[in-house]
Amino acid sequence: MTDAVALPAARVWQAGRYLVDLARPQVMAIVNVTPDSFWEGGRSPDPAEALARCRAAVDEGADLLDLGAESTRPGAPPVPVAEELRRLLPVLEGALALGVPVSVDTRKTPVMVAALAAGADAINDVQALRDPGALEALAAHPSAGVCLMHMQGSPESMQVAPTYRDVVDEVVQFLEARVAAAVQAGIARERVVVDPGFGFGKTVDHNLALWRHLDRLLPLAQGVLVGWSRKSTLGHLTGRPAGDRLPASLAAALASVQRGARIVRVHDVAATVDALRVWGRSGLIE
Ligand code: HH2
Repeated sequence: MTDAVALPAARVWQAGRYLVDLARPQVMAIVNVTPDSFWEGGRSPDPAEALARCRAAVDEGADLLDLGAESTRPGAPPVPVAEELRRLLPVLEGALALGVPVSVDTRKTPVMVAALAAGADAINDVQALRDPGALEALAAHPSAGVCLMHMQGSPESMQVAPTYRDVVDEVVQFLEARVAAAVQAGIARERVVVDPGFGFGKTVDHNLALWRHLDRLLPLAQGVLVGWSRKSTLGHLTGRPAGDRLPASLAAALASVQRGARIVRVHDVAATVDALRVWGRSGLIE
C-alpha cells in the first residue's frame, strides 16, 4: 500500500536558539495578548493570564509558542506600535524561559526590532516582511527564524472582495518572490517557512483551492506552516460558531499535515497533540 501523499523530505528550521526538526509535525500554540482576537476563547489581554496560557500550552505539549499583540481578524484596525509593545514585551520575556522556541506574530518593523532584541526566536509576519525595514531587521539577527505568510490587502479590508486570476499560482508566485527577497537580503533559506494565509483576503473557495494544492508550496522553503484553527471557512463547512469548531480544526490540522504542512498553528494544543500522536501512528509519518 502507498501513502496518500508524498511527504516532503525531513528538514530543519533555524529558529533563534533552536533547530526545529520538521521531520515530525510541530504544534505552534497561539497566545494572543489582545482584547479583540476573532475567537474570544483565544484572547488573553492580561499579561499574567497570557503567560499562564504559555505555560499551559508547553505543559500540553506545544513545540512552539506564537505571541501576538495585534488582532489581524477581518476588519481589525491597526494597533499603534507603542501599544503592541506594551502588550507583548512582558509576556515575551516570561515565555522565553519556557524551553521552547517563541515566535512573535507582528507585521511592524519596530515591533520586530524590539522583539528580536529581547530574544524572540522567530518572527511570524502575516505580510511577509513587506513593512519597510523588515527584511533588514531580520537580516540583522543571523539565526532568527521567519514565517512568510500570504495576505491579499490588509486586515481592515481583505475580506471585502478578494479576487484572483488563479489563487494557487498567485500565492505560490508571491511566496516565491518573498523567499527570494529574504535570501537576497541575507536571510538564509534555512531560517524561512511559508504559509498560504488561510482566511487572509480569501473566499472559502480560495482557501479550499490552496489547501488542495498545498504541495505546490513545499519546495519554496524549509517548511509550510498553516493556520486553520477555528477560522470562518471551517464555520462555513460545518455551520458552527468559532466556539464549536474544535473537531473541524483538528480535522483541518491532520489533513494539512497529510498534505505536507509541518507546523500547525492552533488554539487547542492538548487536543491537537493527541490527534497528531494517534494519526502519526497510522504509518503516514514515522
Ligand atoms: N492566522 C492568524 C494570525 N496569525 N499567522 C500565520 N502565520 N498564519 C495564520 O493563519 C495566522 C497568523 C489569525 O488567527 P488568531 O491569531 O487566532 O486571531 P487574531 O488575528 O484575531 O488575533
